[in-house]
Amino acid sequence: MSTAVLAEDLRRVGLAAGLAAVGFTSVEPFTEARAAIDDRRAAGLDGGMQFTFRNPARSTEPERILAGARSLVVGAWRYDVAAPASPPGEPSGRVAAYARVDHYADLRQALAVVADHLEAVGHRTRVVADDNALADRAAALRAGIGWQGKNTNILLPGRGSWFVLGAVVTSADLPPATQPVVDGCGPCTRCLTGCPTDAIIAPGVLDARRCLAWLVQAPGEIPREHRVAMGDRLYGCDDCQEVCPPNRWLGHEVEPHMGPGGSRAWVPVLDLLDATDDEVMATAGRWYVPRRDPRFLRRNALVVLGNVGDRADPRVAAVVERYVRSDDDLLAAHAVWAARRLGLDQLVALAPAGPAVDAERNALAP
Ligand code: B12
Ligand code: SF4
Ligand code: SF4
Repeated sequence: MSTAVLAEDLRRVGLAAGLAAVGFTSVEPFTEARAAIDDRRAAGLDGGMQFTFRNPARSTEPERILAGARSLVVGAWRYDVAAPASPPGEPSGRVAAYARVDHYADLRQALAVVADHLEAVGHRTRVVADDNALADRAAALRAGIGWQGKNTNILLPGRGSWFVLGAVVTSADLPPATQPVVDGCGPCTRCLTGCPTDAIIAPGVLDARRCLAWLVQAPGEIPREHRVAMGDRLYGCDDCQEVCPPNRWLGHEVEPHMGPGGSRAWVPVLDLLDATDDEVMATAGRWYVPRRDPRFLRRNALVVLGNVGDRADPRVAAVVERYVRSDDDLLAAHAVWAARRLGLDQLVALAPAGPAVDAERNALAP
């Protein structure tokens, strides 16, 4: 079978399995991505992230994934962004669209169908999606799936950026994309100005130390200077995609295979702060939570409560007081912040002394 015929078969099979786009590229190292990761790490813009920053060579040399690999079949999976308004009368944390359903499981399943097709004709394969083994955007860019926007997301022509990305690494020889997708950003700068923390410090360059999508996943404190801007975000941040004109033109249409993602768009934070460890982690599902420790989600919930809670609601005051009295210094400090933000200053003195609490008490009111 010619490589062109095999590629067409794979594209057909991938699209039939639900992929929104399928592209091909070689396993040549992603030298630009490697240099960008190294530069960002050297400049401190990685903010301590691991992922592809942990071992950049490993993430940018796809041959390491599968001995004898020749090609990557890159796929994009569209996810639903439609969501109901936040529930009235209930302080709720917002969940970014990509994290409401395990879209990576759907993506991997579709890529596995492509892999099965390759295996059936004698090739070896490995599926990788959101895996530290591959810089997915670099692969999608070179496979001609889309262009890289100034917000660093891959946008598909005419279809925007609400996609997750993955690949099948294979021993098969497949015809690589030769034409990059034309940059569709033009003079637009909406994502740079629309980011609540100015985390996109130059077109295509993100400072993770300021990016809310990272800060809600990072261990340690949420930096004080970004807590108000965090607003109601419990997990993830979609602002630089929501303001993006190609996404706005599309509206929020739902494709049939996308599933009821909207149902997990909001998490009631008082319930989360009352929940047991197991219940908190059940809410998190497959979200990235440092060391799978529920306190980091509680920390996020306290910031959300400080931003959107109603001080006159006795349940709000009771939950904040319970956390102010916590012997977990990190949580008590975030509760002290929430108490002051809500105007419940009488609670501040109840916090047990500790490095984070003391710093919080000495800081200016939010
Ligand atoms: C680390 C990581 C993050 C970090 C850092 C993101 C970043 N921009 O670097 C954090 C936690 C902040 C994050 C956030 C999000 N992420 Co993320 N993340 C990753 C991960 C694990 C690695 C990405 C990486 O290697 N970054 C390193 C930097 C150096 O890469 P880069 O920014 O693409 O670098 C290129 C550009 O800077 C470009 N460049 C250089 N100069 C210029 C100049 C111009 C003008 C332009 C346009 C480009 C450009 O060259 C570089 C090399 O190619 C991947 C999964 C994976 N295994 O690849 C998912 C991934 C990138 N994330 C994804 C998603 C969905 C998100 C969020 C939307 C989730 C959310 N709603 O909260 C946000 C988006 C925030 C944003 N604007 O990027 C998707 C992206 C899908 C898409 N359509 O692009 C991925 C691919 C996961 C997946 N498999 O689907 N993420
Ligand atoms: S994800 Fe949010 S905080 Fe991060 S760059 Fe985009 S808009 Fe800014
Ligand atoms: S908001 Fe504008 S500049 Fe940013 S990614 Fe979208 S089109 Fe490009």
